[in-house]
Amino acid sequence: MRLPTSLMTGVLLLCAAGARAQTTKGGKIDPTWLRADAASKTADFKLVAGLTDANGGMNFNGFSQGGLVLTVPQGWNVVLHFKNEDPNLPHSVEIIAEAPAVPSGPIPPAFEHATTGRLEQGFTSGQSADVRFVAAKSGSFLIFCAVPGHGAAGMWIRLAVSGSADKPALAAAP
Ligand SMILES: [Cu+2]
Repeated sequence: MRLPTSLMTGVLLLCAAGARAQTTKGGKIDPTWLRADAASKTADFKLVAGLTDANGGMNFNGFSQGGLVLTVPQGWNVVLHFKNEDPNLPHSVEIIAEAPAVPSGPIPPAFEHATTGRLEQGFTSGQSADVRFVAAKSGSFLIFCAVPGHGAAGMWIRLAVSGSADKPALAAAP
């Protein structure tokens, strides 16, 4: 028995919608993005703005809207190796506390030095900056682009500083 064409079309449309919903939040995790050194308690994270064209380029490593979660143990050193690969838009990075609304532009960072600087104007395509800070307090934070409007448009992923984790981890949000 053959399925009616209208039903087939409906199934295909549903599949397409499902795939689209997934790609708006994120893509694939590359295990080389995160390196952990237990001896020095340092997590090195490769953070690429505009890695893909998802969310109009306003993504980190292809993820937006909290779709990627970097977990680090409390007290570890974090080094963000930031690079902007977006051919169109400038981007910046700062770590901010989670709040009910994502800010529309720069605010003070949640940890000392947890910012690329040039928050408002951002870094243009091909530019990079290293951000080093100590994840001194546990909690939920955002890795946030502070160029006005970008964060509110979804250009943020998550940083979880954990009092119980024994090593850094990278995961897609459920
Ligand atoms: Cu941005």
